Amino acid sequence: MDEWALINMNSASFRRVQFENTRVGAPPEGPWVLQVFQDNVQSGSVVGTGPLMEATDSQISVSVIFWMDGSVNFPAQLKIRRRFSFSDLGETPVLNLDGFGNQDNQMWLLYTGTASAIVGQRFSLLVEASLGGDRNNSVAVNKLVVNGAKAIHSNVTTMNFENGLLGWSLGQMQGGMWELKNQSHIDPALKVPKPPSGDMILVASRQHILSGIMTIESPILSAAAKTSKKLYLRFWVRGSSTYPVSLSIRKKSPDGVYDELPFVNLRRYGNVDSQNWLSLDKTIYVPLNDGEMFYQLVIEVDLGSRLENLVAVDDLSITTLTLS
Ligand SMILES: [Ca+2]
Repeated sequence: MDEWALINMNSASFRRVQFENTRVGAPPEGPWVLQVFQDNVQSGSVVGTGPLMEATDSQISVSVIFWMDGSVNFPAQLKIRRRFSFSDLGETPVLNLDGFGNQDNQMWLLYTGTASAIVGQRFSLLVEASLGGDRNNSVAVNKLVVNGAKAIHSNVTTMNFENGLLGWSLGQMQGGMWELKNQSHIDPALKVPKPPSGDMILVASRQHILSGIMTIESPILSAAAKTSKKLYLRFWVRGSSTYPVSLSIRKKSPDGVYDELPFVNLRRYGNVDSQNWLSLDKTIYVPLNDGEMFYQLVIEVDLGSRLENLVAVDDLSITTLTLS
């Protein structure tokens, strides 16, 4: 389970650790587990996301070796779900192990769940867990085996907003904010060109002429040693030479540290009324530091003091390149 992306959310996270606990024996499949740890008392559900998979059969099965420890009053939870797209989670988990969360289990358990699938359908598995409000509770996963699907190693992550904004979060909203819009529903008088693919675009919407910086932050993206990340961006701007707009992208670390300067600065495009969608005209790499495992992209805009100014983003994609 080395390829799982572990995200800190709701004041807790899964961590990949060597198991240490005297209340149960050693994990049957070696010492390494994904285990839930909470940062403070008021923690909630956390998730770990597996690599992209493709169904090879009309049924998939997921077997998991796990240990849970909880109580009737503060039950621990553990579920395995499929995520079909950026925002589309399988409503019914493939495996719901919550029933084991209200008891003092003395051993590691193996459980298998099945779900119907469409051959060729792509999904990621999501492990969702909660310590149930009691920091003495435990949830640990020692092994997970999937049948009826194979892992796909895609080196391109595309965020085209066609399935919504799940995982994105709004940052600064100085007199406006980024909004998700269907291009065909935008007032034709604004003359926003149709995006080259799909309908959904991110638009920086101002509330008044004195609006300032508006930012929106991407989901947490994963990095890996000996790789680099190439960024592609499709955008549209309307500015003027007297009142230019600025559009830029900054990197942020998941623990909240923003890079001092944006690594993409599209200010030079900001003084024209562009008739078409534009792309980055040179190769841009995300400036990842050694050992950095996760990052977020922050899209920032300043529409300047002219009401007609407008900025939109159609899609972003990140290609992973392996360094030799
Ligand atoms: Ca789009």
